[in-house]
Amino acid sequence: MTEGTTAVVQPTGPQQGMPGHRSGFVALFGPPNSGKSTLLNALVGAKVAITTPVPQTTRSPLRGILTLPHAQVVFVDTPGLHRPRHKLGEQMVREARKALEDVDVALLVLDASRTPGEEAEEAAQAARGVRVPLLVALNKRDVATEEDMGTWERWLAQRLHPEEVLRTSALRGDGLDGLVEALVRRLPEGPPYFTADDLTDQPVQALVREIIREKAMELTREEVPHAIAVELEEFRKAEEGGVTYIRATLHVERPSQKKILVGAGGRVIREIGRRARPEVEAWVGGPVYLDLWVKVTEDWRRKEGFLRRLYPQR
Ligand SMILES: Nc1nc2c(ncn2[C@@H]2O[C@H](COP(=O)(O)OP(=O)(O)OP(=O)(O)O)[C@@H](O)[C@H]2O)c(=O)[nH]1
Ligand SMILES: [Mg+2]
Repeated sequence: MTEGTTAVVQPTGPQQGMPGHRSGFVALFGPPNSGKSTLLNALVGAKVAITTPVPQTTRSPLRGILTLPHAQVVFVDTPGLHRPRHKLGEQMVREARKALEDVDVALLVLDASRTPGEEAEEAAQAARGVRVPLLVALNKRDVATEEDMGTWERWLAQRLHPEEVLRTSALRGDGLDGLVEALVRRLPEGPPYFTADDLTDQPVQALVREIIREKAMELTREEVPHAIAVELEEFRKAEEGGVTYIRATLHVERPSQKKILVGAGGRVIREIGRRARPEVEAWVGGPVYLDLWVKVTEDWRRKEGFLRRLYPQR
């Protein structure tokens, strides 16, 4: 099936006649697991990106839209920057870097509760190539100590010249008003790109796939979460008041992973469906029957054809 047939929104293009209004694009980038997607959701006020405790959760850039009376901020969530070990990883990093070229402001999101390491260096390198105002969010301030913060501030001072460094907790929603203000100040004047109730540019199908992947990742560990890809096979919209039928395949790379994902007597796959359904129904806008299947597609992360089908580059 093709995605994009029932897009939640399409950019309408700038509208005229709103003096003093600001609008533009802000990329959230940084090391894996720093809280970029959690921050995007907190800023937008809705869950438009999946988040998990596992690094490299986000696989493609996606947008979340915040509409205020005086401004519209289109946040672009990106995959975490890391040393790729397969084609999927290469594509993730390439797309994350590319997203930085098409925005008005770049926001480097760092996990302040961890000490700076190799991945932070990689992010700093990407940040040095940014041609737009650079801001930094020292995120996870709820679990970072004053000492951690000091370490990061010194680390930043030696490497980058961000226009502002802000402390946030995406999880608790702390420091977000100040962050939004700092970002909006740097956006160009112009009318909104999206209508006021648009939250994301993702089609419903993409959201459904991601919700299923999130639940599958939550219920597995070690290498299994990284080996899961979700493909929608069928999305049959309900007639008025009926049930929408959604059939999806969860691809894994090995038979052993399939066994884990299915679980004894189908216990795990059923639990994935049980957790995913309420969120899927909220986006679909009515009752949903989720028909989930698990399939071994050996080494899919290294296969160009598979990646083109499931993760087409924009
Ligand atoms: N304590 C705390 N945890 C946070 C905060 N922000 C995010 N997290 C947690 O950090 C983990 C990773 O969050 P994500 O939002 O998925 O991180 P990400 O940067 O998008 O990760 P990738 O997509 O893998 O690059 C999750 O378990 C979040 O709940 C925060 O401010 N405080
Ligand atoms: Mg993410």
